[in-house]
Amino acid sequence: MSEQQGLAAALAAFFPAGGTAQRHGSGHIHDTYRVEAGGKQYILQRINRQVFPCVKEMMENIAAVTGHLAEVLRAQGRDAARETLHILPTLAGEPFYRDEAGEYWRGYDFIAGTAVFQQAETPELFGKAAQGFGQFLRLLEGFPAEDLHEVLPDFHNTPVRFRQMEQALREDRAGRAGEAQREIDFVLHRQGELGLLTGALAAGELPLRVTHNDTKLNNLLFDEKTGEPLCVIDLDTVMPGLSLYDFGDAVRFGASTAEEDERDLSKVRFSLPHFAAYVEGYRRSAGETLTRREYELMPEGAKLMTLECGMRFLTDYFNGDVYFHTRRPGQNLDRARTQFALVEDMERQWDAMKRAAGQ
Ligand code: ADP
Ligand code: GN1
Ligand code: MG
Repeated sequence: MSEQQGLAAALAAFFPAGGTAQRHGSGHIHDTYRVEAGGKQYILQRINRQVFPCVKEMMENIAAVTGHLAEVLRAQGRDAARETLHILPTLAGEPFYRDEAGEYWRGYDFIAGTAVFQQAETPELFGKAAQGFGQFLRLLEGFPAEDLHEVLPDFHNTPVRFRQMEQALREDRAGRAGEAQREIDFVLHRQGELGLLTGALAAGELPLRVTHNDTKLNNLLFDEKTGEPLCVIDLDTVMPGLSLYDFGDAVRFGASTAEEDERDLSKVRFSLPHFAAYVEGYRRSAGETLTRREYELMPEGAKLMTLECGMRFLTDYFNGDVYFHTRRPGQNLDRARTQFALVEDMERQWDAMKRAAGQ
């Protein structure tokens, strides 16, 4: 069964009179379509089974989280229809559909009148993103973490990510290990720092919270009219975690002056004004929710999430590009290189980053 046949079957499973579908967005994980059916728009996604083998548990998490968000938003007199995702059940009333090839599909109401950004052109825009994600953290403060399945264990466990990279290097399935010695050395040189966040958590210095864990700028919808952050999407990885995972992952993507897969590394810079704007946006939205230590370690969060993401791209490069979607050969290596270039630039600006985080 081809993807097209699967798509046709999925359309029939969700919409009584079928619908028309077009590819949408630029996420690295799922195959996303925008669907028109019965005069309305929807998002339909073929879920990446390699990344998410536990689809049922993932959808249970999303149902629980979006249910909670809708309740809190309504209680605050806000527009729950546009400020959180809504799962579209199949015609049979299920939260997802499994096609004959064993692929899983899910639907969401399409949130119209929104804009998504692949880069934060200005610090102001990035500060607004911080407010969107900071508020998300806040809205989930009262959510019972024990209700969540840990769908991707050790997702932001940096030492574990390091070991996965070592394993991929040893196995060298795609025969590429020889092509990235500089990148490997770059990581090895910083090996002693990798356990800083996991260590602080284990020592009780940082609180475990319910976090998003994938706070890329393009996982936040902005209201097209007001320009304000509207809705946090891509909730697949909502799990117990550290606020610094969310902070750091957002900064690694949004405070870069270049795209994630830029090949000309001279264009890749870490923007301190963006970093400072993100800290400030968090202060405004997550405010007193965060502890002093969480603020103090923001530079470390940014650096480690960037280093970690670089290791993940490198791991996938060694494994033969089996995890992240790629559109050209070498794209994962290019992505790893931009992350490491950012880490280097952060190191150059370290004192200023510490000052911006309030020290
Ligand atoms: P991936 O995990 O592959 O990144 P996402 O769930 O982030 O997939 O979706 C990919 C893109 O589709 C998003 O960046 C956004 O542009 C768009 N999108 C997803 N859900 C919605 C929605 N409910 N309404 C409008 N746009 C959406
Ligand atoms: C993936 O799904 P998307 O494109 O928002 C990945 C993130 C990475 C990111 C790098 C489930 O995010 O962890 O940081 O790519 N998501 C998953 O761009 O692995
Ligand atoms: Mg996404």
